[in-house]
Amino acid sequence: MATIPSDPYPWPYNGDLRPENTALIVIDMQTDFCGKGGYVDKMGYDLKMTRAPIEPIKAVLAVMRAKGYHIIHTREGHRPDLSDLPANKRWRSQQIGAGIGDPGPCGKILVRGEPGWDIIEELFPDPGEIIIDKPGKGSFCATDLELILRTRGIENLVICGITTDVCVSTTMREANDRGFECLVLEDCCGATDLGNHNAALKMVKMQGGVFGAVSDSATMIAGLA
Ligand code: C5J
Repeated sequence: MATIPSDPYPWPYNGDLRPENTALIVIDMQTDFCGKGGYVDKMGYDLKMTRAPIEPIKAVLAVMRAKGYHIIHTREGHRPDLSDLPANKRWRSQQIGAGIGDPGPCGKILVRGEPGWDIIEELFPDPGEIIIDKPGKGSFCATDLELILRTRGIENLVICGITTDVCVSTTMREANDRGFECLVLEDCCGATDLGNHNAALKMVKMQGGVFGAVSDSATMIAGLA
């Protein structure tokens, strides 16, 4: 039995924690969400909150890489012709002054191939690590993530990234409904609002762990040692 101390139960539920059946999934650590001139900055939110998880993620990533766990990164973004951008998503972003597809200091906002869309240097994927490009908030919608997880025999997902209440939460819910056993690391996530960050984590722990369990980077690293 190998588990990580977590709330509300030691994770994973069955004690079957191995590099072969477990992946770290790092959600949307892109300039658009945590860099100067990106989407979140343009919306006027405090970048400190979405940058807070960079160092904790770096630490967990280093340990899980070294131990041979599967590493998966995601990027939210749209095709340059915006053919996969729903009109309502574009309209809403324009209302807050950061229109998806519009030019900004880091190139066209949330458009694949633009400087602001890519993963930040500090957490850039190593060669061979899987990158999932997703047009939505969830990592399973319109992607091959589930096929890759099933093909590799991955059952457990350690989830981190930004933002806690949007793409992290949506991905965790999608994964949970597909039967994946999920752990979210609280200091490895960040939101544009602290109340939403805390609420998103609290929701995971209801009903005996309705979406999985919650731990943190130091506990995770100690648990893997
Ligand atoms: C948002 C995300 N917040 N990665 N995307 O629009 O959470």
